[in-house]
Amino acid sequence: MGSEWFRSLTSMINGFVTAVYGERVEVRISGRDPVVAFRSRSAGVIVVGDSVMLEQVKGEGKETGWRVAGVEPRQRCIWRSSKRRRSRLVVANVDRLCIVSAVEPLPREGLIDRYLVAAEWQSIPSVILLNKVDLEEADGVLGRLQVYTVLGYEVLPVSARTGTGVEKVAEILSEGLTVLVGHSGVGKSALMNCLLPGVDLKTAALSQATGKGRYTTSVATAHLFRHGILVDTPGIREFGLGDILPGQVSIGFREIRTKQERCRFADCSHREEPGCAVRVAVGEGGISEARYNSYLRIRKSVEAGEG
Ligand SMILES: Nc1nc2c(ncn2[C@@H]2O[C@H](COP(=O)(O)OP(=O)(O)O)[C@@H](O)[C@H]2O)c(=O)[nH]1
Ligand SMILES: [Mg+2]
Ligand SMILES: [Zn+2]
Repeated sequence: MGSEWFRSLTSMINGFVTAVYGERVEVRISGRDPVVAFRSRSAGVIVVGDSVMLEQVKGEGKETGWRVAGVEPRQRCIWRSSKRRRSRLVVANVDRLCIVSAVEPLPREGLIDRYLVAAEWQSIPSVILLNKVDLEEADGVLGRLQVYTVLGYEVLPVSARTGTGVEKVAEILSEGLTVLVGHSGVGKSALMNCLLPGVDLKTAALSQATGKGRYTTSVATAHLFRHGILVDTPGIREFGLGDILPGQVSIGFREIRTKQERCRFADCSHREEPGCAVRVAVGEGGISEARYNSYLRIRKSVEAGEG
């Protein structure tokens, strides 16, 4: 915006970020319409879910605008992985992860485990949805997800097409900031449309406010839902684990986390070490082999720096 703008400290106001498009940030302030704020370079990274301080700036004419003056410390984040750098932040201040899977395409347990690691190591509660239960193979696929029910996760059968289970999901997601994640094609958009009928999910308030359409797609967009916030993540292809350490990966597996207290070495990686209680449990069937293999794969990728 440059020199014709000058700072006028008439008001500072707090809000949370609902979308990010390049230098422009959509911010919701309680009790009023969302505003579009400019991100000064010094403000650094800003993502959906961030709690920000805005300052009002006045132009030489009568127009006023908003600028992000600061970002409050973040907790519980979602990242996407990046080959070049380590993970890039996508959503901050997450209260719940909603992992969407489907009868078709079949659930990829390795990916579900990766989402669960991201949730568990940051103490983010999570629920797992099985969408498209209107399809014939539903019972068989639900059976495959039984392993997560046994671990204490809520696995909810739903159908965005018929509406089955949607009200139950709506109740669970009605408070706090929930992020929907899942492989493309599982029906995240269809579910969002069920939960938020009438909201044009493709058109954020930002494009209306600027009248210029979207510059680039925001990787995540927040929508108010009942007393909470739903965040769709259509742009995340590769899901990252942030700055998790190799030794923290086992925290992401509830059954390993509880078992590892009995390993001989406190820093046991549960691979070759003698006296490993986790490998004994895998041998005896107390820990599923698929989950253990998931653990090994995720740990290896974290060790390789592929957060
Ligand atoms: N049979 C069935 N198809 C669904 C359901 N939900 C979504 N679909 C279909 O699955 C495909 C992918 O849905 P979409 O919402 O775009 O998935 P996304 O990539 O996760 O956002 C579309 O063709 C939808 O019509 C459902 O509950 N039942
Ligand atoms: Mg989609
Ligand atoms: Zn061990």
